[in-house]
Amino acid sequence: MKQTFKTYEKDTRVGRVSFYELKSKDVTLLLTSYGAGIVDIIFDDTNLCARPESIEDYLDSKAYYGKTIGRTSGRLFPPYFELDGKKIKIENTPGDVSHLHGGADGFAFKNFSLISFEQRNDETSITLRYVSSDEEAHYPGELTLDVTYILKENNDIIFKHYATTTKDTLCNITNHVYLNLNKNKNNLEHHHIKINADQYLKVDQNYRPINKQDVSGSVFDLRETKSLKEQIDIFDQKNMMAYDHAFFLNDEKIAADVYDQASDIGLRVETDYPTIVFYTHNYIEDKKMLLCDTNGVHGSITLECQYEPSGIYHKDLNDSILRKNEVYQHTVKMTPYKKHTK
Ligand code: G6D
Repeated sequence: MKQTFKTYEKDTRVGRVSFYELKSKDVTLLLTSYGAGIVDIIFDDTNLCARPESIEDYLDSKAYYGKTIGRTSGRLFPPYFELDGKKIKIENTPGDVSHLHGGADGFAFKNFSLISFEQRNDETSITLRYVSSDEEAHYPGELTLDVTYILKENNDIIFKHYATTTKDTLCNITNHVYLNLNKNKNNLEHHHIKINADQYLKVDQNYRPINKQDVSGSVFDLRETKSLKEQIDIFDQKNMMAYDHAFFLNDEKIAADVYDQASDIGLRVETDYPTIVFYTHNYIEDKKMLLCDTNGVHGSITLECQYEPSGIYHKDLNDSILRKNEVYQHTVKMTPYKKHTK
């Protein structure tokens, strides 16, 4: 089947925004220039993405639905971080005590430019670019980020992050797509999760990194497929916030696999990033959610492939420093599948 591609623009409350629809036999991928975001992933007549119902609410949401995150994913802690002994000032993200997801000038709220489009028989790809100026959000260096999305006929959805900088800086990019593999998005009732990680990053109540911890015997041990509802119930029984943690991936082909028994739809994740931040939408969503009449809490998950957040503050972690003579290059592959094909 010949893949199809459609693009259109919309005037929105965040300005003129482009949308790109990449379509294969089984998958429709809807992307946007704003935050180089994933809007929808349609597979087996089901939207696998959880997001606000209105596109306007999706675009400027502070829950980062589907958005590309940068310069840094996760948290940095004001008033500064140190880079080669130099204190670099950072400011908190409005509404958060930390500098979350790149701060007020985060890439999730920047309008990327389409710089290339390619279509071959078995794949369609687009590349979106954002140039972050020197000292934007106080980060050193002009950083150019290219996000390439590829939809392949075998249902692989690939996104590549490629960045260079004019000065040594921090760079830790991810995609923050929320997933619920059921047509009904009210809960994760029949979802199961597997993350191939022997360790996770233990954090304090302010999400500051403490240390790497073995997952064995804990609620963080997801090396065998577990019921998501049962796992979240364990946190609830301990009156603890559920998953919002970085998992250090083992050197295995499949990093994570989420599967909904009710829809028989699964999604496999592969990546060359060292960690996945697994988040179970722990906060109330005040906007009307698509195909959902609850407040969104624990109604979806993210599997954010990235470097461990806040690594610059901890000598044993990846520091996410990108040097001016280096290239930042990482790939994520998400592949939807039907477990029991008809
Ligand atoms: C909360 O702590 C969580 C983050 O991990 C998440 O990315 C954000 O909500 C959307 O701040």
